Amino acid sequence: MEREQYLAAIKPRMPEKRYIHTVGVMETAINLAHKYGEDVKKAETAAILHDIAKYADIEWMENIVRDEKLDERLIGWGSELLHGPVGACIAQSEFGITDDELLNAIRFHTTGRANMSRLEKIIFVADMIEPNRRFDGVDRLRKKAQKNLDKAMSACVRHTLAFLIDTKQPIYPLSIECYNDMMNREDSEG
Ligand code: DGI
Ligand code: FE
Ligand code: FE
Repeated sequence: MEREQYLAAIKPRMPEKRYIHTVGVMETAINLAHKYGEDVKKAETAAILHDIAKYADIEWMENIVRDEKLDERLIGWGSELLHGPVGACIAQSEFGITDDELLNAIRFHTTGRANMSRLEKIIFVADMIEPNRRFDGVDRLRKKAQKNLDKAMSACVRHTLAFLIDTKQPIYPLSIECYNDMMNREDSEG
């Protein structure tokens, strides 16, 4: 499928604001894919589909977790944690995507995980720094993303975890595994 077909398919499934965010993630992911030698088409498709499940019904998503034997720990965490893994299932079942790298980029875009691929990092970072995002420190993250993908990934994970702790939210195990992995890599300093 071509870009315009994917975009037309996702548009009716989300509010305008989320669609604009998605286009921003797409443009940012394409830019990062060029910069870091990643498959540009894969980055584009993963970005367009990354939030496809964001507005799906929670009970429906929890049933997918059970039916598709996804990580049972997802039950009870709500749509913020469900929409990545369930989005990957939709990408597979409704859009016929079979590429595991692409599916994993959608699946882990919210939490990250240990040993992330370059494509997973690109989608995670692009999701946070796309042009419509507004939060303190986002410009610093944007500058880092133009210099070093691993350092940008590390800074993005630290920002998310700091936010979750500040706002007294529980932290999903994969998010912690992602953070620990980044901190254990020399390259992530700075
Ligand atoms: O879907 P988006 O809003 O574009 O962004 P996202 O999928 O990266 O994140 C959705 C939300 O999930 C965001 O408010 C941060 C939150 N989140 C990320 N990791 C965790 C988390 N929430 C909890 N409770 N625990 C996590 O580990
Ligand atoms: Fe998301
Ligand atoms: Fe997003």
